[in-house]
Amino acid sequence: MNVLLFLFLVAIVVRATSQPPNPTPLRGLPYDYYFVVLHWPKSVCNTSRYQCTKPIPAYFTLHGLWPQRNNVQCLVDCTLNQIPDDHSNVLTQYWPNLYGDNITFWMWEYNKHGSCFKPFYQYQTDYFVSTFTVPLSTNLSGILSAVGIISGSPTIVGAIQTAIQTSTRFWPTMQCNRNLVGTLQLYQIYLFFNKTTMMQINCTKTQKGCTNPIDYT
Ligand SMILES: *[C@@H]1O[C@H](CO)[C@@H](O)[C@H](O)[C@H]1NC(C)=O
Ligand SMILES: *[C@@H]1O[C@H](CO)[C@@H](O)[C@H](O)[C@H]1NC(C)=O
Ligand SMILES: *[C@@H]1O[C@H](CO)[C@@H](O)[C@H](O)[C@H]1NC(C)=O
Ligand SMILES: *[C@@H]1O[C@H](CO)[C@@H](O)[C@H](O)[C@H]1NC(C)=O
Ligand SMILES: CC(=O)N[C@H]1CO[C@H](CO)[C@@H](O)[C@@H]1O
Repeated sequence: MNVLLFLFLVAIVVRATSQPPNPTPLRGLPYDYYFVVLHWPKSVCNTSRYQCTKPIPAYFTLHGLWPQRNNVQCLVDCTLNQIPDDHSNVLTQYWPNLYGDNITFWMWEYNKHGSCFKPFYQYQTDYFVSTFTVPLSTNLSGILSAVGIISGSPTIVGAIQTAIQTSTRFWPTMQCNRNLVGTLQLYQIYLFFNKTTMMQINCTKTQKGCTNPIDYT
């Protein structure tokens, strides 16, 4: 069976078995929308900060799902020190820690961001499922290569955003960082989601830290 299909079926089973019988309506949550952040592994690893585990994935992997409030910073640290259940069977491919222990990374993301996602601990599985279904349904490196934006060549911000908007129908935003010699490179892509419908929405924010041209390393 196709690996992606398998992961998706596992996800559906996990979701079906973990929903509380009468989920609390999502209205009134203290955040307005959320984004799912994916990073380009080579750009995470191409700075002096981290020694990454080899091989470095050649596809966008997850950083996390971050609930946001309008006009305010990220919502963080809503509850303390929850230990996530073991979702590692489905997470290692698309949500690896590029430079350390995977469980530690998922705990960090869950406690910092996921604890704000929905009000109760029993929704934890929803956090992980909602996050990893994004790369299962949106192949960002495939979207870019389909319009000739290929890893290894310089590119421009608008071309990346337009390619993703054309394919997903919604604007993303993106963030650049600098490699070892100071060149700006595509680092992260942010996809925005409606907190109630959990469907993708247009991002109203501009990019962070990119000046054309940028490297897609
Ligand atoms: C994290 O998961 C990735 C992907 O399965 C694996 O290559 C890596 O060795 C894991 N890292 C650790 C520290 O276990
Ligand atoms: C994403 O798209 C690329 C380029 O079309 C393809 O090589 C790759 O297999 C796709 N990845 C997945 C997980 O479907
Ligand atoms: C989210 O969807 C709901 C229901 O369709 C809508 O009322 C709301 O305005 C949407 N919010 C955003 C931020 O798109
Ligand atoms: C998202 O933005 C595109 C391009 O600006 C626009 O055509 C589309 O209608 C927008 N979608 C929504 C749901 O607002
Ligand atoms: C993996 C990768 O993209 N490495 C590059 C990081 O940046 C340096 C400096 O520009 C390049 O020489 C590497 O090829």
